[in-house]
Amino acid sequence: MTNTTCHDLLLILFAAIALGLTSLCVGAEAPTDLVLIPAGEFTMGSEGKALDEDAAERPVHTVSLPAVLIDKTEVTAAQYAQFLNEVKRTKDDAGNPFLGLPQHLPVELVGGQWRPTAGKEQFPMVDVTWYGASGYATWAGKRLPSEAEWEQAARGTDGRKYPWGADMDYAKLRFGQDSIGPVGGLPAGASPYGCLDMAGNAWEWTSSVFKPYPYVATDGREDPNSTERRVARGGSWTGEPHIATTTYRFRPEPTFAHAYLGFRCAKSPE
Ligand SMILES: [Ca+2]
Repeated sequence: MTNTTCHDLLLILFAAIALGLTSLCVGAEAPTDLVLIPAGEFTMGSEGKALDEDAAERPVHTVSLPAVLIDKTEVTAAQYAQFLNEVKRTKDDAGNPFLGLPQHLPVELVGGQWRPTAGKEQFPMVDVTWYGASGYATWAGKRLPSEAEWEQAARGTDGRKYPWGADMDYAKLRFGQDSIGPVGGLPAGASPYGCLDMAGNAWEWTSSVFKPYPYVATDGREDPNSTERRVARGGSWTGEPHIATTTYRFRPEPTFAHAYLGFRCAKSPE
């Protein structure tokens, strides 16, 4: 091998290493699990007049929000099992339970350790109360999105009724009996910002207390200590199709849990 050939090979080797390091750095700067929702105004609510609309969605109004980062997908059973194993409890400081009935959970306690049920690792964590969702979010260094943040992430700024547009398309959401599945499995159903499963799969808890519109973040509806009903969004694998819109406001008690109710997290940009 000549000196020239060795030199060329070394150059190629250094270039390959540099390329690999660059790829790693780019990956670290752009986490793929969070989506940036830019600051600005969006249209919230609906006319609440059509058969598939609810009076609680009235009136249509403009809301201005700061930028927020929101999870691209619902929190998974595998992620939630890790949380339970690290915090080593299933209630918060006030004694509020994190979980619902064991038979509805996609996680199980075996030998003192939580693990996702076989085959459910990437399914949404469901059967979790508002306290259980909030506890996970805090542990993860995040928080629950407000229902306004959730709605903007789902519908963008053009007032769309579904994440993908104006009309229902059953190929774009997990909806209907036994259709719950791995999170993020239907890219065609993405919101304008790229959030997945915002219609269907699991309902998603938000931080917001259920109060009449207009949405005003400072009127008590974002009080973390309130015990009033909290808003969940997006519809799920079970239920009526008219509630899988970007505007419908499900409002269970914060201690409610069911096999169709999960969550995703958010955080404010640093
Ligand atoms: Ca969902």
